[in-house]
Amino acid sequence: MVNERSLSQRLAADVMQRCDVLGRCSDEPGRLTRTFCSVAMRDAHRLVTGWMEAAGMSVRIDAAGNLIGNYLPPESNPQRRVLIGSHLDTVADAGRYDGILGVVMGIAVVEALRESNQSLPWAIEVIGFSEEEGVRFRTPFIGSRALAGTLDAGMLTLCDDTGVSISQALDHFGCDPHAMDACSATPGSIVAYLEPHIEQGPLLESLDEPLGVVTAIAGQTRLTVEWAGEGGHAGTAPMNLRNDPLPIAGRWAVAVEEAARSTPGLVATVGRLSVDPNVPNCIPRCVTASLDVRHQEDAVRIAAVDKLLTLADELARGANLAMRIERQHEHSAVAMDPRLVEGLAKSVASCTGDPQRMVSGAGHDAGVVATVAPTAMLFLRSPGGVSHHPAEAVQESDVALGLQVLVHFIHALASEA
Ligand code: HGY
Ligand code: MN
Ligand code: MN
Repeated sequence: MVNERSLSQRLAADVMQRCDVLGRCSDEPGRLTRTFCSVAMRDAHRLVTGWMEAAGMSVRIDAAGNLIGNYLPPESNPQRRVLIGSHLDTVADAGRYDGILGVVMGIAVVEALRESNQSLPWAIEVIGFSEEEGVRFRTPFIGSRALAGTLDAGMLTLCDDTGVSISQALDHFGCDPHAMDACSATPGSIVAYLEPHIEQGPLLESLDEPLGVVTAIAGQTRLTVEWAGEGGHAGTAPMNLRNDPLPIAGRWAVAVEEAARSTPGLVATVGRLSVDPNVPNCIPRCVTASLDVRHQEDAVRIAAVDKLLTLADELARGANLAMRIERQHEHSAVAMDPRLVEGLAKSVASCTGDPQRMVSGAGHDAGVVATVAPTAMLFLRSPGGVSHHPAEAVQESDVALGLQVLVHFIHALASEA
């Protein structure tokens, strides 16, 4: 019997080294930004494909740009699979582990299973989703929505800042945007989707716990509000004749923060503010603010968004400004599969101690895949609670424990099959 502890420690060292190597595949010099179907994403695919093939997997890229490695254990039914993975894209100026860790840990799990060469009732697939963060096209979860069959065709005409559409980006990447239907999983074919992911928050570290089991993912609303005025000359337009949208956007941003601070469990963020024409001696003509609102209970989130949009409208009217809202993404809170949650908790308990069950404030591909397959997430402690930042980290010893838990869980799942 392979010594699982030393195997997982050896594999964890590979995982850390591979995350470092992938961290150098970037669209931008000097910082990590890797977006949908970019040149850097192709470089990442090349590396991950090599690791998958070396682990005995056959590799393909589906029409949505998802990278998929398939391992057929002895006596396995190739029509059914356990899927392990996460996303390969990043936010701008990102850390090296958000998403990527789950894909690289999936490969390590296959390496561990292959080393023991035990038979399993189903295939194991590792997936690197093509777009989770929504940076390039301002719409998230393209890869997992394609797998779930919930990607509407109209989205493919969305364009990035250079005017390239999703469809064109896929085509340039070598994918066929007209074959999107083939990406969706055959109902019942996914036995379980497991997403290992850094927690991206402070909870596990505050409890001195290495791992957490996610019970649900908070719902989220993402939109932009645009206020438009006449603009004008900063030096000649009298103050009483201006309708400057920037102070209005500022007052609204303060109200967003106050609303979140005064509502338990609500988080709300104005992450991007764009000003047109954005030059010092011009009164702004148009200001666009992004809004990201999340809460475990959908009713609380929806009520907060409604209140903030009503305020945005009142401020616009009071300042004689035009206002436009663009909704970009909305998903309800999603529960993980209770049977998988309990099974994963048992595996955590058997490898490390009492499992910490928790809700994820961050969105994940798991929230999308959960609509079509039993889904569970394993969280790894985030030192400093930092994420979406170059200082994002994970401990190698926690990765080793995570690998042990995932291998233990897969054998337990197989024994119930
Ligand atoms: O924004 C999120 O919650 C995730 O990191 N995409
Ligand atoms: Mn993220
Ligand atoms: Mn992520």
